[in-house]
Amino acid sequence: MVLISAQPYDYELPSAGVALLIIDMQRDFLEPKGFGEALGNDVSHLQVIVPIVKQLLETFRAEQIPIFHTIEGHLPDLSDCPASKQKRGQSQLRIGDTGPMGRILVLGEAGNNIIPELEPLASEIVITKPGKGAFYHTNLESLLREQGITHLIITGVTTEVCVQTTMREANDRGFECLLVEDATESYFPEFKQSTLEMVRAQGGIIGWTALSKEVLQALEEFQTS
Ligand code: C5J
Repeated sequence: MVLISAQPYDYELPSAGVALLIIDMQRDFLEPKGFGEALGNDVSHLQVIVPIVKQLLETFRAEQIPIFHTIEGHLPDLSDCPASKQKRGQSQLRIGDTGPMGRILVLGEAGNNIIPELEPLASEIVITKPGKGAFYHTNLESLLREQGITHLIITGVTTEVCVQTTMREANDRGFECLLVEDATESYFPEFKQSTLEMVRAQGGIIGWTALSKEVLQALEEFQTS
């Protein structure tokens, strides 16, 4: 076990049972002409984390620590998309409509894919999810349990929506969660800041937060120990 310098206090990283969880780093959220931009957001806010998530991804790969990616998307017939979700928002483009990168938030469409910089390897698990939380209507929990994973290092977008929802779901299921502060982003900086504060409040009511350099340093310590 090594300690990661984290908030609200040090996070105990075990030498086994750890996974990196990368939430929804999809073209639809990060690139111009996707769903995020159609909803009126400035996607450049999210792009700043790409090199940091990439560095974590490459380090976890090098250390042969399990990596799980998620994609928020729906079946082409939208049978897994509640009407409440489909009609929500003030955009001209809604879920299922055809935009410049294909049908919005539909699985398999160009815009729905993970950005090329973080493309999963064949050996890495990609969870497709119809909701904001990665545990809702997915087999993520059983896959984590099968692999003996107890500790999740969480990254991705957007901090207060899919990332926070997933972290809360994981916490309720008993996983020890650490959110990497500079590897998660929001279209709204104040929402990111509030999320970081609320998850680690009250002695870590949902979990921990730490900078990527602290996580990387802990992994290096494993190498040298
Ligand atoms: C959103 C997500 N923001 N991945 N999805 O709709 O956070």
